[in-house]
Amino acid sequence: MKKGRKILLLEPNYKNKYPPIGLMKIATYHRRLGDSVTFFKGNLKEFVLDQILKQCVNKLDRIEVLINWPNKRNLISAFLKKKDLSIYEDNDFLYSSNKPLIKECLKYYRNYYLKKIYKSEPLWDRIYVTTLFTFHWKITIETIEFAKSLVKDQSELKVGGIMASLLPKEIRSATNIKAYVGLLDKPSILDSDNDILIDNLPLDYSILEEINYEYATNSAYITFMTKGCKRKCSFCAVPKIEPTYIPKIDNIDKYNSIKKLYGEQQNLLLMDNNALASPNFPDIIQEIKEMGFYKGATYVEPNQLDISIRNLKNCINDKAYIKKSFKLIHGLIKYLRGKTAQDYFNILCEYELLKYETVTKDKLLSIYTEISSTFERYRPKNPKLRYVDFNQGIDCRYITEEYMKLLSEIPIRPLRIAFDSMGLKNKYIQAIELAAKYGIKKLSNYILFNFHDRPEDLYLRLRINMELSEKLGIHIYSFPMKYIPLYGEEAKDRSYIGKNWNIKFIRAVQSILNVTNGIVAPANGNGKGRSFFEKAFGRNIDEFFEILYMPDTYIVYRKLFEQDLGYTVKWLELFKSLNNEEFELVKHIIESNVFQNINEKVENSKLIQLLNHYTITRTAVKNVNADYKKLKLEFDQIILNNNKNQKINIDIHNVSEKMNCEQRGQFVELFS
Ligand code: B12
Ligand code: SF4
Repeated sequence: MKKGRKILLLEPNYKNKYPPIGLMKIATYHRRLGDSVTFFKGNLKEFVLDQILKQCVNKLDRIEVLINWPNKRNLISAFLKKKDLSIYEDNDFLYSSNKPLIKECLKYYRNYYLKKIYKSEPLWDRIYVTTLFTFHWKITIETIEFAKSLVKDQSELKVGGIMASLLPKEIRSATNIKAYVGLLDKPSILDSDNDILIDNLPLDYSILEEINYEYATNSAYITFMTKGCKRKCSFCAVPKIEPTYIPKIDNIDKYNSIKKLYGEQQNLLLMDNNALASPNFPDIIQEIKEMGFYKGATYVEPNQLDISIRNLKNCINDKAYIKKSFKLIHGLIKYLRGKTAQDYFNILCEYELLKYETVTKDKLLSIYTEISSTFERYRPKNPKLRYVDFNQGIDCRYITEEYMKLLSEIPIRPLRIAFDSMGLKNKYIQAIELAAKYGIKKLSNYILFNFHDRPEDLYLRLRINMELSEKLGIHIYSFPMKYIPLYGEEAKDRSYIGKNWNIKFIRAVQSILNVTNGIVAPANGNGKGRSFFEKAFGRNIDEFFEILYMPDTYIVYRKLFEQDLGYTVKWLELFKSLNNEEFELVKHIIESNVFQNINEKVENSKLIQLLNHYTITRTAVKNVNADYKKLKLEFDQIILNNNKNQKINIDIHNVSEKMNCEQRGQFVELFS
């Protein structure tokens, strides 16, 4: 096998919360083999431009040694990208005796970029594209296609991860690339001449510093204590992607090496699918405590600049640690005052470290000796509580008093328990009661819907949580999770509608959740949570259905339509006045969520009036800065005018410009 290969790791540019841990393991693997590793997530065209810029700067360095070309990266980039000629007005350029050669070089790289000549001279020996949710299909396929043009030999383009394991055939027919299915948990999968078990390797945290994208998990050890699951729920991908249940993975060595190389992390994020199914669960808790995650444990962030500079000196990942050191040095400025701030600024100035453009490894290593004591003195060192998060939730069917007691001995927050169907009701309630008994007060709960459940099941599960919170004095946050198929065409986007659901009901649930960022907050002692819940979801199943049938715009802008414009009540009166026959007639129109050409669908004027309420679109109110009266006049015309059935899209900007931001805020405030 060739040594010193150039390896590129790509995560498609979808929004996601956690870093690509598969790629972080692969990064460790290749570094151990002595290969050079680059990670990217973002706009791939920008990535290519950046690579070309580097080549161009190297070439210019050889043409004209008297000019500091790295300092002119922005000017060169603007020329390559937009033919911005400012570089030709630069003094250094004007005084150079090598102008013709410099011009030739710039022109060459501009063509190289714009005419995509780089595709015929790929740079990378191997590219890995990781994949996550199946519904990120489009952007993932685009990334694979782009990667094809960057790799020297297409057999060295590797695609793996979750979507790859669920849709390998579809990926093959879309891209002609054979995706890797499952975990890298056997030797010699990627290269036949070594037997490293990639799945067991510690994560390479340094790659995350190379990119601008910021994952939500700032400082955390991310790992699995177990793999797979003993159950085979039909809505879940785990039996396919991690088919073998491993009851205990040893993490201590990985934990120590991460701590040593990248510094102590604050929290412990466990992605286990079903940790409680493990007969070794007590050992798992013991190990968590040994890792420093015991009740009340605190964390003081280590000196990140020390770690960063040490890693720079050890050439762990120059791109990452140049970026990180620069960011840290600049990040300290906000903690400095007066003369200290001025002196610090002067040193940055002296080393030409005010702009990222001019940063170099050498400058960072030199400035470090001058600023390290200031950095240590002023960096924040306040202790923070540490938390453990079994991120995928625990299985209430395995909960026993002993296990709950064990869970209460670690700083778990929140304790997530899945409530996937009403069939789990009794076990689920028992588990919550046990949690409360052992003093676990912050709970969170995954509620699957849009699968085989009915809308009322969703309501009942949410209500159970609200009532349990109230009764036990705890906080249960509910996360309704819409089912998305795992296989075939339906898995490729999020539009799937379960057999007991319809698009209107799904939209209604999403509209309610819109306001709360997807969370249903718990009830508390003062009854506020209960009234919030009942306002949002209704006091009973009948009211819940009324809300499901309510125009989405009225759900989202509840206050505006209920209190300020008074339409909700008018709509409800009409809705409630429908006889069975009338209801059957409009039901399927409302459930289809298509309200164009109503006149062609129904003749009854009452029904038309009812359906007109649905034609007020969200966009019509989104940018509201009008006064209510005028707005009401406009909307009244539409709702009462039986002949106009087009969607309303009033240009509210023109109605009035008198409203200020605060008033506008009030407009969109839902449950005030
Ligand atoms: C953590 C997690 C989350 C996190 C976010 C994950 C993230 N990365 O940002 C949170 C909690 C936010 C989340 C949310 C959701 N999740 Co989720 N989540 C997971 C979980 C547990 C792990 C995903 C992960 O990051 N894995 C890290 C993997 C990739 O690392 P690894 O195991 O070390 O990787 C190995 C292999 O995959 C392989 N590999 C990986 N990359 C590559 C690349 C190459 C080239 C090669 C060769 C190999 C390879 O090698 C590695 C080493 O062995 C999975 C279940 C699971 N056990 O996988 C569900 C899972 C991905 N989630 C799922 C779902 C449904 C959701 C939700 C849609 C739920 C909902 N309805 O709201 C939401 C969606 C959020 C959104 N964006 O809209 C489904 C996906 C189904 C689908 N159709 O895609 C899964 C599979 C769970 C399930 N029970 O079915 N999720
Ligand atoms: S118990 Fe959880 S992880 Fe296991 S198969 Fe069912 S849903 Fe998936």
